[in-house]
Amino acid sequence: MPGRLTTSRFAHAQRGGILELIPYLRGQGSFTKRSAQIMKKAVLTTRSLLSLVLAVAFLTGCSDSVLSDTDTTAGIQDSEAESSFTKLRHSHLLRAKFLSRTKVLERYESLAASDDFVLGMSKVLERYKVLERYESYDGVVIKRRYRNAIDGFAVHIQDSLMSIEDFLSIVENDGDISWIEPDIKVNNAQPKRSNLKPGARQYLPWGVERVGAGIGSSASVDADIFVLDGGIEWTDLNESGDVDVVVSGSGNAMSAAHGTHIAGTAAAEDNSRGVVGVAPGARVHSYKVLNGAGNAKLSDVIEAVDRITAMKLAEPSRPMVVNISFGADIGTTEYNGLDEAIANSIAAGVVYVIAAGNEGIDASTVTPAHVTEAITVGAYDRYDTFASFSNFGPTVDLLAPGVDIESLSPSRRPFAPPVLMTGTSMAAPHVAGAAALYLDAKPSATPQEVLEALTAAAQPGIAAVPVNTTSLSVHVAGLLWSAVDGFTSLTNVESSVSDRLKPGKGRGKGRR
Ligand SMILES: [Ca+2]
Ligand SMILES: [Ca+2]
Repeated sequence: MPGRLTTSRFAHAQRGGILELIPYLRGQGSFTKRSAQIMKKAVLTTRSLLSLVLAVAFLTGCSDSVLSDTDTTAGIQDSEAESSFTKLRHSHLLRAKFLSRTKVLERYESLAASDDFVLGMSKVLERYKVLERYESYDGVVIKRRYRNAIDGFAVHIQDSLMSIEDFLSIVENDGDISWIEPDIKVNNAQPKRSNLKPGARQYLPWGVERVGAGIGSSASVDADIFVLDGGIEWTDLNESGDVDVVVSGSGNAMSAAHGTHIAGTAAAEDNSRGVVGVAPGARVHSYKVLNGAGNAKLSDVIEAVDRITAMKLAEPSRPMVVNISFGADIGTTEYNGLDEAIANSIAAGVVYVIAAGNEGIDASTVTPAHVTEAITVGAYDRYDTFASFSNFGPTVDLLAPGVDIESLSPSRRPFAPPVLMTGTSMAAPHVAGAAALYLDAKPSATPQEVLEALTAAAQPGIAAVPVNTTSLSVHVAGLLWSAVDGFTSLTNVESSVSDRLKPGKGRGKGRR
C-alpha cells in the first residue's frame, strides 16, 4: 500500500515514471486534499503529464471520478490560498513565505524566487508617476525599468519592511499594473568541456564545416551578433561592445568560457589562428547576464533585451541577431515577462536564436526557448544523430551541431588551443551565425523571413529525432543563394553575388 502522496513523492514519480502514480489514481493510498492539490498543480502545469494521466485514467477506467475529485478538492484549497491575487502569474514558481500550502514543487526549487518580482504596466500615460509611487513604498526597491521590449519594471521586496502578501495586495488593487510574476533564475546548462591539442594554424570546427560554412572568406560579415551570456574573453573575434548587465561574481571564468565558446562558433574571424566561425568577423557584442555560477535573473535578461530593442528602434536598418544559450523549464507554455519582451523585440525586427535546452524534455515548457517567434535550436552529434540530452518537440525550429563542438577558449592568452563543449548552447550559435550571414546578404529581411529562409535552406537527415520534432539541420549554402533578390538563373546569381557569398567557396581546402 503506498503512502501519502507528498510533493517529493510526486517529484520522484515524475522522474521514475507515471506508473508510481497509478495507485493514487485508483484511489489506493491516502489521497488527501493536499495530494489532490499537488496533483492538480502538476496536471495544470505539465501538458505531457496531463496526456499521460488521461491515458492512465482511461486504461484504469476511472477517468471521471479521479479527475473531478481532484478538481473539486484542489479548487477549494486554491481559492483559499490564491484567488485574491488574480494578477500574479506563474505562482507555481514563487517560493512564497505566506502561501504555505502552495510550496513550490521540488522540480522548480532551483529557479524559484521569493522576494523579487517583475511587473508589467498597463498602458499608462505617465509611467514615471507609477515608478515614483512604487519607489515611495517602504521596503520596495526598483531594480530595473523597462520601456522598449515591455512596459514594466522589476522590484526587490525587503520583507522586514513590507510583506510579500501586502505587496501583492497593492499590485492587485493598482489599475496601472496588469501583471506580476516571480523574478526567477534561468541558467546555462553546465557544458562539458575538454582541451584540444594546440595547433599552430587556424582550426576548422566540424560543426562549422557541417553547416556549410568555413574557411575561405576574407571580408568580415556585416551584421551584429549579441551574445547574452556570461561575458566574453576577446580573442579571434570582432569585438564590438562589452556590456555588464550584471557585475562579475566569483567563478566568472567558467561563465566566460561558455560565452566565449558561443561567440567563436557564431563569428570567430577567418584569419590564420584560433578557429573560424559560421559568420566570420561579424560584430560581436557581449551582454553579460549570467553570474559566475551560470545563473541569470529573469529581470536582468529582460534588461538586456530591452536595451537591444532600444538600439533596433533607434536604427531600424541595423542587422541584429541575438543568441541566448540558457533557460529554465517553468512547467508551463504560458509566456513570462522575458518571453513577452523577446516576442516584442522580434516584432521590432531583431532575430532571436535560442538554445532548446538540455533536459531531454519537450521544449514547450522551457523559457525562453518556447517563444514561438524565435528560432529555437536542438542539437545533434558528428554522426548526424539527435543528441539524447537535447530538448525536442514542435517548438524546435532547427537542429545544429551540439556535441563535442570545438571553439574558442576563454584563456587570456591570444589564440589558446580550442576547447570542446557539448550542449544545445553550442548548437544555437551555428544558427545565429547563419542568420547573420543571411542578414549580411539581405539586410532588410524580417525575423520571420530569416526563419523561413533558414528553414527552406536546411537539410534533412538527422537520425533518432523524437516524435513531432524537425529533422532539419541548418545549412548555409542554399541560404546564401536564396538571399539574392530577383535571380533568374545561375549565371545572374554568380554575377551579382560577391565571392564571399558563393556557397562552397573555400570548402575542400581541408582542415588547416
Ligand atoms: Ca580565426
Ligand atoms: Ca520558432
